[in-house]
Amino acid sequence: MGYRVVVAGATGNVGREMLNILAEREFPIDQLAVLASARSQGDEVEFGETGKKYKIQNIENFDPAGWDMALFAIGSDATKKHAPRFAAAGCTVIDNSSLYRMDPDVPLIVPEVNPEAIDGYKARNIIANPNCSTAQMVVALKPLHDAAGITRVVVSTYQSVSGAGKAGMDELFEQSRNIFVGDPAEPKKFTKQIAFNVIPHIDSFLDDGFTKEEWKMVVETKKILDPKIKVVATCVRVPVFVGHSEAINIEMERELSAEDAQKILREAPGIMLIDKREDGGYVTPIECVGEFATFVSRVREDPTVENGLVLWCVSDNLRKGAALNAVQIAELLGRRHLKKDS
Ligand code: 2RA
Repeated sequence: MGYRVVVAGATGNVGREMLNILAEREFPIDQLAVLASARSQGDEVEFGETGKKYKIQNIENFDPAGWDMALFAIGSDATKKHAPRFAAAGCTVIDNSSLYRMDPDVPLIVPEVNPEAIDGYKARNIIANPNCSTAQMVVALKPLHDAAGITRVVVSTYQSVSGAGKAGMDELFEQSRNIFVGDPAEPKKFTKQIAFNVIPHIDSFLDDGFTKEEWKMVVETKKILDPKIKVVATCVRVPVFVGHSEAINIEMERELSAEDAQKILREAPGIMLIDKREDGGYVTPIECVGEFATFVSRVREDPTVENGLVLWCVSDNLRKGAALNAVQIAELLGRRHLKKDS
């Protein structure tokens, strides 16, 4: 016995990865519905490498009654329109948008970090997926927080253009290609040229000078991991297609040597430690693409603060940062609340 599962947003970067990962992890599915907007109705999408294809249905006309869960990757506006009716019909929504993340009645879940928080999902029948840059960071921080009590985090991110959707990827490709013919093309998706450049601006600016992306890393880390942790972020767009990287400085209540931190990280759920102090002894974004793991490298003690560590964290932002985490939430929901007779 499996679940009746809906994937909404099946034509976008994240929606396609959700289908790939449901197939790769052999999620127990009795029936699958793939939804998108009217303009994609009737198109076909592949279910991973199973060879199965599914016709896209128009979300506007879809009746969620009788369906167990819906993985949403349709953006905040469409989520606002459709999530309440799916939830009211008894179809639990696992939402990748930012709409419900800070709603006190909606659990914000990273299964390796706060699985027990999912038990509060019945209040709205909606579960929120964190921002991609938050997800990989809290996976890396959780085991160190349990061991030594993190008090402060300073993070700089190096975020790939796929975080801005297909348009972001297309812009990097076209600019990079056109530069060699002397015409880098005017920025459209990004505020400035992204090819061979970096842009210290993701999402919109807030009154305090931080961006909304930086604010998300602060408030989401507090909700998922520990509200007492002080977090400050600088989020930067870099000319990489897939894979977010982060340089993370942490201060802790208790001393933890780099060696002990490596031992803890090596055993922690969801983490792959690749950390040798030699040429190539670390992970780069190109190597994380298509992987499930959150990779950690360059673990070292920070001599400038008491009980400080510095580390490098890389993960596929379309996977752990979005689609994989959503599927892991679906697995957790099934295990803890929607048990099916085998
Ligand atoms: C980005 N985290 O990277 C944001 C949304 N995916 O653009």
